[in-house]
Amino acid sequence: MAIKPWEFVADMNSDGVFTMSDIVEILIQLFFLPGDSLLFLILNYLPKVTELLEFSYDDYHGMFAGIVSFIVWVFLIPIIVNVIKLFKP
Ligand SMILES: [Ca+2]
Repeated sequence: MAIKPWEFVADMNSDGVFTMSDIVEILIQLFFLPGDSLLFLILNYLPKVTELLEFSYDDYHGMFAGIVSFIVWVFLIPIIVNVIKLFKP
């Protein structure tokens, strides 16, 4: 069974209340989304790469996912900002 790295709900820490902690958790999930998604694809569709790089489901939110996410966001944020500027009057 494939374990998905992402789950977006209002009560992220499952304490029954929506608080600042949940917002922090949501932001962390958003940051790691690109890297965790790539890791998800590798874990589920590239078993040889998974074996070679010794990946496991414990690597969600880890060093690999963090580096990939950082690189993606560094390139994606300027693109998003410029797209928003295109639609401003
Ligand atoms: Ca909560």
